[in-house]
Amino acid sequence: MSNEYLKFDQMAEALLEKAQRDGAETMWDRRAAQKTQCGFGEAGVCCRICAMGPCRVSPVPGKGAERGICGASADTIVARNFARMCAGGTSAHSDHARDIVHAMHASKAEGPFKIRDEAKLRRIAAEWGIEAADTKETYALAHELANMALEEFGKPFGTQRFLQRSQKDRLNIWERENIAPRAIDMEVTTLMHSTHIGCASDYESIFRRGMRTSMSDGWGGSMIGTEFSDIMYGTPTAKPSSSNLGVIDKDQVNILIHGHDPNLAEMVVLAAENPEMIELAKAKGAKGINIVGMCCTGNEMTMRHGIKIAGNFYQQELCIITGAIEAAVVDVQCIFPALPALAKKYHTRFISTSEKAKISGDLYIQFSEATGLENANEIVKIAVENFVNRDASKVEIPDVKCDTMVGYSVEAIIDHLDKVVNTNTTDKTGTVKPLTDVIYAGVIRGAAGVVGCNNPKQVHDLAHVTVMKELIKRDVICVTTGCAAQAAAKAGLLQLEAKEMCGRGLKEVCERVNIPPVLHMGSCVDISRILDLVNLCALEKDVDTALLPVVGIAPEWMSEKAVSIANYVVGSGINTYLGVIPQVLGSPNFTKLLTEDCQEFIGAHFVFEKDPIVMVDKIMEDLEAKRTALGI
Ligand code: NFS
Ligand code: SF4
Repeated sequence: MSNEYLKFDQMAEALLEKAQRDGAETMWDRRAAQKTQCGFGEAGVCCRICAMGPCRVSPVPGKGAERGICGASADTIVARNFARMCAGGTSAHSDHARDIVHAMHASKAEGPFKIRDEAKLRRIAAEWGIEAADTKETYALAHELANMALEEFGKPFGTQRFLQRSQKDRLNIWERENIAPRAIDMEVTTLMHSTHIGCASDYESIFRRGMRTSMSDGWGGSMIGTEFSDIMYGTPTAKPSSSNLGVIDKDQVNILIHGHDPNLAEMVVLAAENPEMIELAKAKGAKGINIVGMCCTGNEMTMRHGIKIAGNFYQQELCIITGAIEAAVVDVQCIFPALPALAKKYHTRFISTSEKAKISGDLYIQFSEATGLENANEIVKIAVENFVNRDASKVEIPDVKCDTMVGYSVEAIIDHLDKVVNTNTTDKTGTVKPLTDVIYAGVIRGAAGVVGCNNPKQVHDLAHVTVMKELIKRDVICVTTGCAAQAAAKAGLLQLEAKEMCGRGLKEVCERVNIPPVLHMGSCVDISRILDLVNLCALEKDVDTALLPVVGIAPEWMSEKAVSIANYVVGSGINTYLGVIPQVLGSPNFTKLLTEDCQEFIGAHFVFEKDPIVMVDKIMEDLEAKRTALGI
């Protein structure tokens, strides 16, 4: 087992040693078993799209086969592989969103699926042009809006409704370049068709189709996912929470909720609050029921309820290795198929719940909108009854946790800005003007969205934390989501006290607005909140997003969803920095398209940079160049 990458996280090292003692296998053992990873795959030049293949072409021009059996070049193969990652990512985010909309479609006053943010329901309904959005009966309106949202997935004509939010220069670019996304399912289907054997071979055309598909994620699926989750479960407000494996409580029944979709997790939280269940836990010798979150389900639940954050992607195994988890409950995405076998080394029950993500090896309890709360009750009961099976000799919970602030939806950020406006100026409230003012005045130099996963190709969490620390030191405010946000929480960057790590300008802003310098904006689907925030700044100044001093960063990304995100962020006019190099280098042409040429038509590009410090230097140059061009 190699611990080499984990020096940053001493706690992880201790738990990995425990895993070895317990005879439990982890991702690090499997990473070592992979030995050297395939160079063709790494360069993106392996194709297995048809059964004449697999074909691998040379990543170095002039050396070895230059074309696959059908004649596809490295450019075509790389572009197709990349595009199919966009399709995979878009479908994951958007299908998650569809489940939220279905829950809203099934919502009723007597719950458990009910409307919790009625103001937002009416606001979005009015935005989408529903008549009498302010007076219609709540659930009639919710069902009508849900029906409209379902059409965004499959409507035969027109583009995504949320595009109309955009600043007009950006919208014009999307229309001019034909990347304004149509129905989400249509974009994914068209892309799969375009990249079938013998279809598109022009790498630029494939890239553009990929970007349009990703745009249907950012401005379609993800935005629907966020807005409709807020309507159903409440729009997040700033609140305290706690992070890292030390939030697991040895005296309580610990339930780990892991995955992405808030539908299941909301029901589990509800079921665990049931006094009868708490009594049962006490009867089994526990002090109560402790729910801890991981990955984006964790983010959704901490944003709305302050549920404690057990950790991010790479901690999913460590969590079980503590020996103190009664049940690991999962829905969809980013769940290691290795977990059930790992759980068996301990007393932990592993429960998968989604038809789309049935994970074999332990329990499967199918969750549905019709029976949501009953399913959750059954799950919580299994966890509680399992407490007596815990083996005290195997329990080792690291004594590490860090206080954190969470819950910064766009609405919550504006609310904080308003408090400053109210006491200091005569500006109108409810806008991002105080934010654009401090950016334009140079008090802060710009803004960065730091997002994405963990990946053993980067030192775990270190790239996230280094990038954020360096940026705030240089007066760049950060917003964060996904596993990056959890890395920030564990490193103390989401506390109000983190202002002490900032440059002078950002520190003053944090003090006046009473916010941390790094703001937790939610799950990866909630990167739509970041789009929304940047777009509000663009609207405030009436300039194209591409002119603003803002960047997107994914220091440790790994998933197809992250590829889709990077594409829609670039498509939205925001330069995007990737700390893990995507599998495209086998095509110098396609690489140049991403890192240079797309600037010409979309006004933004990708930057690949593994070293977080060098990356921050590049980002600062980028932000300052934007400032100079704006004359600020
Ligand atoms: Ni995002 Fe969230 Fe984490 Fe990466 Fe996975 S949990 S949707 S994909 S690993 S940030
Ligand atoms: Fe080979 Fe072409 Fe088939 Fe790909 S599509 S596997 S390059 S023959």
